Amino acid sequence: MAYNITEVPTTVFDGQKPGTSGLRKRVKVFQQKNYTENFVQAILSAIPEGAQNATLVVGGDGRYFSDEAIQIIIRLAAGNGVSKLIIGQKGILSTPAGSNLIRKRKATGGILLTASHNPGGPDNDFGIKYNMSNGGPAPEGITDKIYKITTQISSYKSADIPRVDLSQLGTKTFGNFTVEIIDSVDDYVILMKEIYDFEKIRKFFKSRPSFKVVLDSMHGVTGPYGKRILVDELGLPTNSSINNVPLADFGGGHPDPNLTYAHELVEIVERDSYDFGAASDGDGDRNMIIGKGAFVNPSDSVAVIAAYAKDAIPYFKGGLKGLARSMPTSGAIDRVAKNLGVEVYEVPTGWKFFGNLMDAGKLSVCGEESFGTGSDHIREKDGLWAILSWLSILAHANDSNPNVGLNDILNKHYEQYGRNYFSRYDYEEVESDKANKVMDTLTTFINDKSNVGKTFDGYEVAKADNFEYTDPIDNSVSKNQGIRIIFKDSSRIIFRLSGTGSQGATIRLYVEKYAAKDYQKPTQEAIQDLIALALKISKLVEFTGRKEPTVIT
Ligand code: VG1
Ligand code: CO
Repeated sequence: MAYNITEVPTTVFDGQKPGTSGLRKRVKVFQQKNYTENFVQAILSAIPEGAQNATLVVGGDGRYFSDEAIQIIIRLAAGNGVSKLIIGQKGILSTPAGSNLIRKRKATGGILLTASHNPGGPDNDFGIKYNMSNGGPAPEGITDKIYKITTQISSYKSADIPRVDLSQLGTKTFGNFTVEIIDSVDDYVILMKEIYDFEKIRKFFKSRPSFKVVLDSMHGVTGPYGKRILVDELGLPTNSSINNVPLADFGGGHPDPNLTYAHELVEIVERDSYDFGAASDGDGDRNMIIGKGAFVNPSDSVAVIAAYAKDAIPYFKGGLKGLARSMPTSGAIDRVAKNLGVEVYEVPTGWKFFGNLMDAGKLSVCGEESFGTGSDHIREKDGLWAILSWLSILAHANDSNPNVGLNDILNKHYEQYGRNYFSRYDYEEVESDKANKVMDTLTTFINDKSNVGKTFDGYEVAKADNFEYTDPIDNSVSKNQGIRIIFKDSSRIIFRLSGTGSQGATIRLYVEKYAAKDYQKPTQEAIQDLIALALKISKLVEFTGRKEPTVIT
């Protein structure tokens, strides 16, 4: 069946600037006439290889408005000469599964529909982002180009293709344009089986029948993936996978795996004495790992995974090419890199900064303090990958210690490397002008060079700046990536504004303090003086009126 293409006139919408990870706005904003069309047209026009004859992967976390957005993408893709769309069934593809498919099917790129950890539903958030042919989020050069196009757009090209039923697997052809609806989970499971020794994990569970595991998918996209892997493949009981039906509004919850928003999991793990509890976010790229009386801080998580990778995960048996972390993430992984004799890179916040290093063969394992961990198996962070990595580490450690648990692994790590105490305070939905005052105060502080060498509450300032990154592969420069106050004892205070929110401003405060020996303190006790100092220097409470943060990690 052929189709007609129309050039539809449109006018510019302000503010279609992609943030840390794509464009995220309220659903109501995306629902405005031509709003989504404009942004999709800008993406199609910015594809480096051109939209003509392109193959694109499309899918997301299934949140409210996904189906509508996909129908728009179908019409505009055909209108712009794209030859094929590969779409996850019912529009479902976790972000890591999408990244994998782009790579596996050698697609031109992909359009991922998610606002990740932001709540969904008619009154909450939707999001759209473009991923490149390497499977990774578009770098700033491309997102800047997309944004520029949105500020000049006057029309978009749309084909009169009828609504496509996304629930039916198979291929539909419209003239030169093809839509293939695929199983959302199959290819991802194949990939995980290539990376891990599933048989070893199964044996570990068999040898420890009392070892209890639970994954809370928070009604996000990992439900079907987690259930398939944990229950069908690894043989765990069905109640090991909970909240595993993706819902358009995530059941009214906030699909962000941290101790505040994943409180249901935290309660179950403590009440029913789970050895291993995990949660992932709306689009499946984040993970949180806990156990009864145990919490794996994400900065420690990536360090521990890196330390065990070669021995516990078959994919890494040849060794690691290099390690990396985002700037605010603690230096725990740096210590592992030093021990392994590999390079460690420090990049700005956002997964898009890891891709070049991976493509250049310089990076194997990396992570962000925001519950993001991953490797060069794809070009996105990967929640289930982190969970399987930890299960593989436990299975490996179980060979020599048949009672091993999460805290044993962590304590052994601290014993060897010392502990980088780390905590993040989030102040959500602060009025923008108040947040700006906080950042201005901090900017004045770092610009006053006389502060270097001065001592504040016992901490001597060694360096104070706004983090700037030069990509070692393409030499692109990213400025203003976060205010850093680094002290002589290597403690750090970092402030930045979130680039993923859709309402007001979110201030993130990160603190880190290293202890070579004294590693058994509760984190908040270990860092409380640094928090007090950070609040004093930034005047945060004074400007925002917020006495407490919204979330503490
Ligand atoms: C946050 C995190 C960052 C992460 C980003 C996308 O960004 O801090 O580490 O890469 O979310 O994660 P920001 O700008 O709000 O601090 V996801 O899982 O929302 O795509
Ligand atoms: Co996410």
